[in-house]
Amino acid sequence: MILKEQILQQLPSWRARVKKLVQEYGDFKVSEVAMAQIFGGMRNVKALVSDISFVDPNEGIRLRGYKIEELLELLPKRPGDSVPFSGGIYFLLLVGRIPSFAEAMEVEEEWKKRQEVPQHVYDVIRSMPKTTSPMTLFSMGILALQGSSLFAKRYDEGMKKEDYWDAMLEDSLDLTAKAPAIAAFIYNYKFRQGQIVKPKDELDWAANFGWMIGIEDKTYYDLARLYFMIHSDHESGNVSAHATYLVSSALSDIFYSTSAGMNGLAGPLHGRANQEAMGWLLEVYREFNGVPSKEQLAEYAWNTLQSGKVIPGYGHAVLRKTDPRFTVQLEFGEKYFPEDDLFRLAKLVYEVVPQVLIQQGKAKDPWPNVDAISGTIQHHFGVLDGDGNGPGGFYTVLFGVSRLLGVSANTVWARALGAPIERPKSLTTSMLENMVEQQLGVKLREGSE
Ligand code: HAX
Repeated sequence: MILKEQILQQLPSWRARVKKLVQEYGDFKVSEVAMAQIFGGMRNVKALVSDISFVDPNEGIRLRGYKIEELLELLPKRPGDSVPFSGGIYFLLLVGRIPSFAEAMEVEEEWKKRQEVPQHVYDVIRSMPKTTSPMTLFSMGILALQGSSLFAKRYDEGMKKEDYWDAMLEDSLDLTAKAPAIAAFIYNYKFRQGQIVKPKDELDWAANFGWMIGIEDKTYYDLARLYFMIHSDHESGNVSAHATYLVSSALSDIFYSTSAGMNGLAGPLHGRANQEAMGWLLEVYREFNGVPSKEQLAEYAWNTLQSGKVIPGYGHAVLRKTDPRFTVQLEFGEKYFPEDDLFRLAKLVYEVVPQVLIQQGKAKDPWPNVDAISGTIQHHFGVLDGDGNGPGGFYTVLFGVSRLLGVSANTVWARALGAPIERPKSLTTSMLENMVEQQLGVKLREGSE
């Protein structure tokens, strides 16, 4: 497999770089930690490393150094497609360079060999009430594959540490190969007739997802390729990436680790924001019986803020500008369905809500993130997030399928470079108070000196 050979070739130099930094510059200070950061979700504490992707606050994501618009140009496309197929992005994330057409197709071929989902996974999902959240089913579906982990088997057989990455890569290819079929089955179980649809040989990994949920539309297949590219990775500190990384640092295999990551993605402040954003747009649309005026929309946004809620799809912990993942989806809608009502509404929200958030003065980033528009676009093609029968959340499953590409690539490299178990130190509040009192000579508590 070219993918494997390419990683193997790079290992000696990567291992030497890391060893040199740790052995010769181990005491070099990278970041200091302030009290507000300890109590504030560790924001901007530079304590993780990932060479797979990096988020620049003003520029957005770069995957292996490339911006989204560069990737759309440079990654190989199949004849007749407008958007690169996903085998190319997975190769890039894992290997670090743009693949040739043949190299990217090899990943697609590997996926095809490994795509069959064992019957018991379908049975596990079917055993759950139909009202179960799609993300619960997705996380369970992933966990149900754990018994097939090569990493877990080889670890028990005494695999050497330098080979961990190889078993992790095998598991990652197995998992990512099956993910679209698991997601599609969850969709069919919840919103269609519960059928298991086999992928088509002539379609690629992303397009097959569309096919398996009953969509036969080349534009949707391009959207699926785009969607699965832009959600794949967003550096290491976000909840789904970090949860996966943390769990895998205990040498839990990729199924345990990504199932945990998906449980984090399910949170409303993270991956579920796409569902919440869509819900908010629909709420506005119903309230005004169509697309409102700018003034009406601004008033509605103020009411949302005053009721103590956030405007979903807006704001970010790192970004300080419009998310390029938002922009590329906006451009897709402009090209294919500019007249779609909900799309027009999402655009209007982009014109109105940042000004409202700036005026309110709380959010550090008043601009839209990836989730502000992704649901609108799925909705245009008739893909449901929920059907009113139990909680929605299928759009987060779509996010999850894509995110598996990034988090698994990070996990392969963490094992390749021998990343140890994560174990930051915690202190008690009294210890922190004592530190301030002793070093600054102030009195914080009654009776303290
Ligand atoms: N609407 C209203 N208030 C917002 C806001 C928004 N969209 N974004 C931030 N704020 C508020 C925060 O709630 C916070 O208020 P309090 O001080 O009262 O707690 C204040 O502004 C400062 O927050 P911040 O420092 O700007 O933002 P954080 O780094 O703490 O949080 C979030 C980042 C993304 C969680 C936040 O912007 C938010 O809740 N946005 C809406 C939900 C959302 O879109 N999440 C998806 C983010 C992208 C992602 O992970 N996708 O998966």
